[in-house]
Parts: sequence; C-alpha cells; structure tokens
Amino acid sequence: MLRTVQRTVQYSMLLVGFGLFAAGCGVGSGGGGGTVDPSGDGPGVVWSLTYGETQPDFAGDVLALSDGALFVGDTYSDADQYRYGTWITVNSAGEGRDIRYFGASTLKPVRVTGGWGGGYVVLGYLFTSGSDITQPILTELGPNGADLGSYVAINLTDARPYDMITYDDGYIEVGATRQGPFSGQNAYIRKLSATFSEEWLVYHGESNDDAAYSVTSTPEGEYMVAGYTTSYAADERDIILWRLDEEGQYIDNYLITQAGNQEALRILRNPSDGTYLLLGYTDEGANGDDVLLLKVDGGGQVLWRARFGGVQDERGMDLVLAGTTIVIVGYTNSFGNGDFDAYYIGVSSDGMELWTGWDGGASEDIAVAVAYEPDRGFYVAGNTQSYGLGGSDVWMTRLNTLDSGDSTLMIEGVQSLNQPVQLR
Ligand SMILES: [Ca+2]
Ligand SMILES: [Ca+2]
Ligand SMILES: [Ca+2]
Ligand SMILES: [Ca+2]
Repeated sequence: MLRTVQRTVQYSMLLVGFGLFAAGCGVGSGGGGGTVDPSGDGPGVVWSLTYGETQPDFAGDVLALSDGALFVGDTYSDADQYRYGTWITVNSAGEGRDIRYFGASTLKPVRVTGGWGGGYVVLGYLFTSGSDITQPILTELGPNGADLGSYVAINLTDARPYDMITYDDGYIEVGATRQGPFSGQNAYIRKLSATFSEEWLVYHGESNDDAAYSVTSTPEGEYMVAGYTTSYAADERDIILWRLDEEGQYIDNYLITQAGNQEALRILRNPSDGTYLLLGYTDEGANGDDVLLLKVDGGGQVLWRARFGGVQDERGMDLVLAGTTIVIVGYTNSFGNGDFDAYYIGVSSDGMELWTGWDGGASEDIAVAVAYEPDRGFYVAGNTQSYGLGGSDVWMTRLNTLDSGDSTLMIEGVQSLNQPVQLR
C-alpha cells in the first residue's frame, strides 16, 4: 500500500529550556546504585520540534541516521479526518525535514529498525476504537519512507507487540497476548523471515499474567527476553528474563524478586562486558513509581540495582550506552515544570547517578525513546501537551554530546515558528 499525500501542515519549532537538576533526586536501593552526585554534567538541548495538529499525535520510536534521525509515530490529520502512521526525518541541525505517511488509520507504531530490504521496518499494532484488542502488524518502508506493504500477524489476533530486533536473516518480535496455552496474559516471541513470513511463535508464562517487553540477542545466538511475571513472582509483579535458543525454545529463566511491583521495559546488552542492562520501574516503598535500572550477568545474577526518582511517579522508557555512560529517558512527575516532564538521567557503569535533568512545560510531556549518534549526541522521541498545536503532539529533541563542553547549556524560553512544510 503506497499512500501519497500532498498537504500543507503546521510544523512548529520550539526552543525549550532544559532544566539541569542540581539537587539530589537519586534514591539508593541496594547494590550501591543511585547515589546522588549532582555534578550538573548533563547534555543540553540543541533543538526541539513538535509535529501534529489539534488532535492527539504520538511518537513511537526514534532511530539515529548518518546525519539526523528518523522518528515514527501516528498523527491525525484535521483536514483528512484520518490517522496516519508517520515517518519524519530531521537532520542533525533540525532541518531537512521529510514527512511521509504509511499504514492503516488504526496503526500505532511502537518500534522502528533497519530492514533487510535496505529500508526500515516499523513494528506496530492495529487497534479498534473502544476495544482493548490489538493485533501486531509490521510495515516495510523504503530508504526514503515509501510504504512497501504491511504484514498482519495472522496467528495473533489479540496481542500487543512491544519490541523487535533484526537478527538471523529476519526479525524477532516480542509482546503480550491473551492467546496461547496458558490462562491470563502470556509473553509471546515470534520469528519472522526477511520477507515477513512467520517461522515460529512461542508463548511463555503460566496461569497468571506475564508479558515480554524487550528482546536482545546473546553472543551465542540466543535471545534474552525481558518483561514481568505474576505467575512466578514472589509477591506482586517481578521482573523476569527468559533465555531462548535460536528456535525460540526455552533454555532458562531468571526471576528477579523484589518487594512491590517491578517490570523491565527495556533490555540492552553491553557488548564490552557481556552484561545486560534492564530498565523499568519499581513501586517498592513510599516513593511512588521510580525508575529502576539493573545490571545483570548472562546468568541473570543482579550485579547492581539503582533507583531514581522523587516522591511522585517516574518511569524509565528507553536507554542507550554513550561510551561508558548509560543514558536513560523517561518521565517524571516529581521534578520539572508541571505535570509530567521528560526525564533524563546519566548513570555510570557502576550504577552511580552522574547527572539528571528534565524538559517540558506546564502540561504532560514525556520521553518514550532515545537514539545515540556519537558525534552528534542524542535524539529523543516523546509526546508533549505543553507545546505544539494541542491534544498531544509528537515531540522531537536533540541533546548534545556529553563531551561538547556545553554541559550547562540552557536555551531559554519557547519559540514557535509554525513553519509550513510541504509534504511529499
Ligand atoms: Ca516484586
Ligand atoms: Ca517516584
Ligand atoms: Ca510538563
Ligand atoms: Ca496534536
């Protein structure tokens, strides 16, 4: 399906202040992590853009390009009365913007990766208004964003995908479903060929609710899948890692128990030492939800555990490794300029907080994904209700590199240029 759109929309450019947090907000939790070290050594905002009109518009993911970044999301056209999967590329200067539309009106993108066909693949799901039943769908895009076709998961008619990697001449997708051999919600993992035919589909979990949120490969050609379990949990929700072979068959699982609710939303393998970073949240204790970061070895042993946040709710949504610094993006309701703000945390390789900051205005602003390009810094995808044209807009931010010397850069105020952009 190839959709060509000729339309003029408002494209707002914002320059927003990046508040470097200069007081303690890290809360240590076992293993020595999260100790306050307010060095103020974080990155500054280079540019910040919104995209969208008056209806809700959302970002799903961001991918670094050779110069700039690719953002995917879904936006609603006031003129067309239609929701589109949306592709936006922006160069590192925040210019050279290209916007294209893809997919069905009920498609919500959650992840984008490079595809085996030379372009990109967007993992998303189809939803029905008023229903919580969703169905995974992959969309293949050409190098310039052309919609080359979509592939619905025909064996998963009630499932929600969360993550995807390219691997072994194909794609590995993980998520949660009420289908499968176990009652309640189950984790699912499936392998697709480079041409999107399903090679295998497996379920993991037990009689209660379980979910797979993120996947990475191991040096042995296996997969580590992170999520949560209530089936095996010692109390409420606990983080669980499933280790699967190349056919998706169970090798082992690692249960990480802790009081209260925990979920791992992202797993990242550190190729330099063979460990894994797990990012999620915990609600243990009286600090609301906090960002939870764990470092585990290949056998699921917790090497350290760090917790970040204030008295209100925080979530860590995505993370990257920038040299030895772990950079987390998410959102906070404890700090910032009102309601939720995007939340940025730099963490050392031993779990110590190096810097923290927030970004946003008086309304709800959250970061959902981050990509890293060593020469140019960080691209953050988010959703903002403080800026843009209303009802939540796609929010795209570039942060500079950690060694740029601009560690105290503050761009004051908000500037809305509302430049019309001709779409192709
Ligand atoms: Ca727990
Ligand atoms: Ca909190
Ligand atoms: Ca806010
Ligand atoms: Ca909007």
